[in-house]
Amino acid sequence: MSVAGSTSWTSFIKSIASYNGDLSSLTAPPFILSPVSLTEYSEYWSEHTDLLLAPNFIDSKRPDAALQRQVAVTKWFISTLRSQYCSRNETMGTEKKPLNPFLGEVFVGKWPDNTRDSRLGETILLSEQVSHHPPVTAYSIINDKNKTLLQGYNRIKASMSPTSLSVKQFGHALIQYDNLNEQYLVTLPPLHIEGIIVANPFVELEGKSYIQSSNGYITVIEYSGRGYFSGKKNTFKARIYKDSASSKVKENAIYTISGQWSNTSYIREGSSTPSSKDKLFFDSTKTPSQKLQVKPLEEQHPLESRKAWSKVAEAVKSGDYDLIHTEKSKIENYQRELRKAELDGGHNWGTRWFKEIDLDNPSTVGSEDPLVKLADLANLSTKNVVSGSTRNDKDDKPADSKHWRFVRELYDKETEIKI
Ligand code: 0T9
Repeated sequence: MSVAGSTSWTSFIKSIASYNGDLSSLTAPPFILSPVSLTEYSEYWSEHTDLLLAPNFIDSKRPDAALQRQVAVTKWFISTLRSQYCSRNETMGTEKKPLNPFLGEVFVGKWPDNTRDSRLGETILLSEQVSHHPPVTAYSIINDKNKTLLQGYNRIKASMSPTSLSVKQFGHALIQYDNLNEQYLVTLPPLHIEGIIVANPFVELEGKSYIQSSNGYITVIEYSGRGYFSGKKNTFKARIYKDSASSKVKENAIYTISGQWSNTSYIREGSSTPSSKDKLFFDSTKTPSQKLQVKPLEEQHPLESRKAWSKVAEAVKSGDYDLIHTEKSKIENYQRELRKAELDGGHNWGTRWFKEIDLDNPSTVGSEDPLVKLADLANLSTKNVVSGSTRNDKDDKPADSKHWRFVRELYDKETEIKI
């Protein structure tokens, strides 16, 4: 890598060694910076809106309807991974360091219905930076026509090993299909960033994700990079079981899915691993993602991500280090002033569409929170610990039980931010 010279890259690698999850503590050379804020990453959850909504269109009279919905939700989830974890490499050549959102930053937009029979209806995205220390992004993806809501929040904890940055995710996603009276819990996989030493970073997923349905069905997805399941990158194996107890024995699997999430995967009944001779499950190369529609900058509110960061983004695109620094400092200083004024005035910044609930303190939880029931079914921790921690495992450490939830009434009252 000649662009920035080896010294700045080396000092960047050193700064990652002490990375504590706070993006602003990393001073990266301009060529590794992205002009995109982390609040925009919430979009990746729904770039295949048809797949997210698919369970609504499975004939509920089929005897295996609930199982087929589990397969459909699994397919939707697999379809999100390429956008989530490969899209920076595909559009900008490598993984890039996102802009660190400020408290109260929002990113919104819509996916118009692109079907001929208009069965999908419009889907909207609300993404909000609900905390700055530590950084937490919450999002809600709403389709009123099909009474479908996907919501979640995300925080990371990173640590540097000699050659890669290892990242654990906190938070989860919850889907509600209100017409079906069905809910799903999705956990977020750990990952690591490879290729740092050679200044060509990319994500590799590791560990597991769980998709637990209120019906009992559970999908267990195992990830590996190049070389473990096969010589291919971005491979996974997913097994669908009738319930969490049954998932203890892999021979109990009703379906097994295997392949590359950034390419093709195959499905077969039972627990043996499918090959390309089996039924195609998902081909991400043939199902282009549908990008979110976002208002032009002139129509955006000052708290909206692209508007707020527009000058920094331009400086990043032109690789102007000093200008990046100047423009970023303006935002950071203004944020510092706001926090100080809040302190002086004795009130905190109020989040816009989300509130923090505390499962240890029932008065903060509306009726029943879906996490309680779904985590119970999956034997997962309900604490604020690494996503996907099973109860009493090594990551189920003492922690609070606070989580972020979307509050529909707050959005219904919204008058400033237009979609
Ligand atoms: C939630 C996703 C997350 C955010 C990103 C680790 C990472 C920040 C968090 C987890 C999304 O739903 C999914 C995708 C990619 C994740 C990012 C990849 C990445 O490299 C960054 C970290 C913080 C860095 O920017 C480190 C610098 C990097 C370019 C390595 C040299």
